[in-house]
Amino acid sequence: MADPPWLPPQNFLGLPPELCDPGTARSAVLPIPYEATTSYGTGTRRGPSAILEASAQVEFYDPELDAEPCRTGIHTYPALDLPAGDSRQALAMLRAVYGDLVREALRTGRFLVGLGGEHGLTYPLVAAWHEALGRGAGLHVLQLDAHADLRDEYQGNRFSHACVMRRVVEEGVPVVAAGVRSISVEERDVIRERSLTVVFGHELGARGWVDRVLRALGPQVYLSIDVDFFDPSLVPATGTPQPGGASWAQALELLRGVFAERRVVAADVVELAPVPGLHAPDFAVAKLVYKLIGYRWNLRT
Ligand SMILES: [Mn+2]
Repeated sequence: MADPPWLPPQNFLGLPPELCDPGTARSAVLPIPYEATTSYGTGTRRGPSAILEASAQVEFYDPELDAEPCRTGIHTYPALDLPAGDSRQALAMLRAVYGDLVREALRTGRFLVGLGGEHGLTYPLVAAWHEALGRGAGLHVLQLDAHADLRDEYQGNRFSHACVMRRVVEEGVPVVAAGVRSISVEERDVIRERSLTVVFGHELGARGWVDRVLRALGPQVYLSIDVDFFDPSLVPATGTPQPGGASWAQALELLRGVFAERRVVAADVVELAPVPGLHAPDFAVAKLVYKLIGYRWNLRT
């Protein structure tokens, strides 16, 4: 009898079994379709599956690196189905599950990439790394984002996507941001009081902008990319798009510098809200995720 018609679980790049083996893969992708506090456009819960689906169209070979980065192995975890409705409970559950993955990643040297989902999920991921590495590790967050996400609360929720970096800073992890171009006076004051380094949207590509980011970062970096960092001409499929964002070339220029000069322990890519029938943004984000993995293992060991 023929094999039963099961669809394979979604697997980043559609890799054959030997290249996504959880025992040997040097990178792992964790789909987190979490959406609780999105304020304008919705749909980030469909982000992870759209990224995985589009990733099947990404070429394994990367001419920039002259390598097939997938040869280092990329495991895809099953998607994490967090309870809807109670963001505090969902994020506590995420923290517990992800904490186990972080301990495993520290043992094996694995590079973890979380796929969102809304930006609120970054706080428990960073907190898990901060706890596992310890205070002396010099962990910094690099946030690529149109928004500062530094509000103390938003729509009555302290764990909203609009507050995520405020929670990270309060945890004692310094945040360095690039691409910010929509920000309140309250957030500007937090940046000044805490002397945070922010490369604003109008400064992207200015002389020395990548060095400004690098100088502000400690030896270990957690990278959080809100896809509204990109110009909406490239990624319109996001809840709160803002004109004046990064080009593809600017984003890669910055990421090459960061991956070459710092140890990036983990990353997340959040806030893709797929638009049915519009494949270009889903593909751009899938290719971005593959770039992160390629840079992680080809620019530094
Ligand atoms: Mn954000």
